[in-house]
Amino acid sequence: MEQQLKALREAAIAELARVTDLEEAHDLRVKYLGRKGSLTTVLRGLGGLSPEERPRIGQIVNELRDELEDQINQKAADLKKAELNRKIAAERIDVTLPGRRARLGHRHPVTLTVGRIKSIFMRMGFSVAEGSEVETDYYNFELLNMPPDHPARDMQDSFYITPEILLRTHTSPVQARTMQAAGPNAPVRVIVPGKTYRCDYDATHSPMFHQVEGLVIDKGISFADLKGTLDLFAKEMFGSSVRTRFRPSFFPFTEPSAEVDISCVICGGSGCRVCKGSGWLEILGSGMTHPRVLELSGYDPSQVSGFAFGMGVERIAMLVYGIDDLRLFYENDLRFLAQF
Ligand code: 2U9
Repeated sequence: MEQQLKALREAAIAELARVTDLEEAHDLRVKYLGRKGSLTTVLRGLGGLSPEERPRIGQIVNELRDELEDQINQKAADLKKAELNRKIAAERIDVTLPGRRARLGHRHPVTLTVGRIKSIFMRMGFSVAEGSEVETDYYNFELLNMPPDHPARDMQDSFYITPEILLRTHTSPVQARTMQAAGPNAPVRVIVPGKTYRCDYDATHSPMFHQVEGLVIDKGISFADLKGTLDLFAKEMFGSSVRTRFRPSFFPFTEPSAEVDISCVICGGSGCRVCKGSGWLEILGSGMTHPRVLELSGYDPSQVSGFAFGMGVERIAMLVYGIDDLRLFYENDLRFLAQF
C-alpha cells in the first residue's frame, strides 16, 4: 500500500511538472483529488486494512492529499500570474503614438444655405430678424389678411396648440411685429429666416421646414424694386448666367403677386428631367405688400408701399446641391451630411 502511494505521488508530481495552463491544472486536480480521483479511491480502500495499519496509512494518504493540493494550487497561482504578466506586456502603451484626432463636424446643408441667403440680402442692405416659432393665430393669420374661415388657411394644415396658439406656418408674423415695432410708416428692409411648421410629409415637404421671407417698405417702392432685388438674389445664389421669370400668382398678403422662376440650373433652359422639360424652376413667391396688410400693422398705404417675398430653404438647397429628396436633410445619415 505504501509503495502504491509512493508511485501515485511520483506520477502526480511528474504530471504536474508538465502542466502548462490552468485547464490542465484543473484536470489534474480532478484526476487525483476529485470525487472519483485516484487518491480518493485509495482512501476508500482503507477499510480493507488491518486496524493497526489503518491510522498510519490514513495519515500518509491525508498528508499526500494536502501536499498535492498545495502543489496544484501553487502551480495554478504561478500560471495565473504568468498569464497576467503576458497580458500586461502585450498591452503596453506606446506613449510615442500620435493622438487620435477628433473628427471635426461642420454645418448642416440647410444652415449653409440660410447663411448664403442671409449674406446676399445683407449685402443689399437688409437687416435680419428672428422671432418665436410659437405664434398666435392673430399674428400668423389675421394680420396677414387671412381672417377666420379664409380659404387660404386650408392650404397650410397647421399645428394648433390651443384654438388661439399654433406653430407658425411661415415667418411672416415676424415681419408684422417688425412693422409694429418700427412705428407707423417707418421704412423696413428686413429678412426673416427660421423654422416653420405645416402638416405635410413627402419627398418635397417636411412638417418642419425653413423659410427666408423678406419685406421692404418705404416711400415709392415699386414692382421694379421687387424685380431688381429678386433678380440680383437669383444671380448671386445660382450664378450670374441665370435668368428670372415672374409669373402672376396669388397670396392673401400681396397684390399683385408673382412666382419667381429661374432658368434651369441643370440644362440652362433647353428642358430636362429636373425642370420637367419647361426650362424653368420655381424658387420663390413674391408680391407687392397688400394695402390691407400695411394698414393692419399700422401703416398708411397712401404714404408708403412695399414688396415681400418668401422662399423655402430646403427647396433652394435641393436646387443648389442637386438633391432630389428633402427627407435626406433630416435623416441624420452622415454619409449624406458629410458631403457638404
Ligand atoms: C408681411 C407682408 C407680406 C411674405 C411672402 C410669399 C410671397 C411666398 C412661400 C414660398 C414658398 C412660402 O416657403 S414657402 O412655402 N411664400 O410665396 N411669402 S410674399 O409676404 C409677406 C410677409 C409678411 C407683413
